Amino acid sequence: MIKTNQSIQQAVIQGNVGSITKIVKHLLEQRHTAQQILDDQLLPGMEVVGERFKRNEMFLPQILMSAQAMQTAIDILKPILIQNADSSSRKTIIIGTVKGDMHDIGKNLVRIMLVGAGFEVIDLGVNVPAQHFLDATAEHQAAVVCLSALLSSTMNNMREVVQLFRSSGQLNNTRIMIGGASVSQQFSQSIGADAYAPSAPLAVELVRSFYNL
Ligand code: B12
Repeated sequence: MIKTNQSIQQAVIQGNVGSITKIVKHLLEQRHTAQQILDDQLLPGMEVVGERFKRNEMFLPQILMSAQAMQTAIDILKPILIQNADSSSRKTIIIGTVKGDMHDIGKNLVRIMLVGAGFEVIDLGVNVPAQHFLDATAEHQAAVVCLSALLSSTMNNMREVVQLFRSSGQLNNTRIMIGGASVSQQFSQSIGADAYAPSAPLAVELVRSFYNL
């Protein structure tokens, strides 16, 4: 647990892209692990941002700066997280934000934590049509497909993905996990998805549990 330095968290909250690279590098030199920096500083920082947005204490331009700061830090940590990953759990996972939805901060966090846990992750990006998920799953022989949606108007596009996988027979070989602020366990069950996780660490736990890893 990092206790001494609160400044990365502050850099995320303040969207301070300029200083975050320096702070992350400094902490790595001080032998903090990439996982500690992610878990103890970056993720709690984004949680604060989400809470402040809900209370109307932060607005969209500031949120975008926070997202950029977070992504800058993640880009530095990514090679280390991948290098440290346990390759025994290497299964391929497809991830993307469903059609009509451009939100990707949470999806990117799920991706980075899955990569950190040793999975091979193919990120299809945002605004991904159902057919694209199916094509990528077949191409990469993916074990799991992760769908993200933050808008209540796009969550129904998850249903379309599940239906397409079911009609193509692909659901026999692939598990579909959903997440994002607009969806829930109940919604996941109602569309026939295999799993729902409310956060990136829980998403990793669930995928591990699928394969007893
Ligand atoms: C940042 C943000 C934006 C940014 C997105 C930047 C980006 N690159 O993503 C911008 C400014 C572009 C944006 C645009 C819009 N937004 Co917006 N946005 C947000 C905001 C403030 C934060 C979202 C976020 O990143 N949270 C932080 C991350 C870490 O949390 P998260 O995404 O929930 O992810 C976590 C979990 O949900 C989970 N998870 C996420 N994905 C997945 C996937 C899987 C498989 C699993 C297992 C788990 C999982 O793990 C993550 C980490 O633990 C939310 C408010 C909020 N509090 O959620 C509104 C919000 C989502 N936006 C909203 C709206 C309305 C819009 C716009 C329509 C605004 C407009 N009028 O133009 C547009 C839509 C554009 C589009 N077509 O998508 C509404 C949605 C309301 C609704 N219920 O439909 C919200 C809730 C704000 C509000 N209260 O009104 N937005």
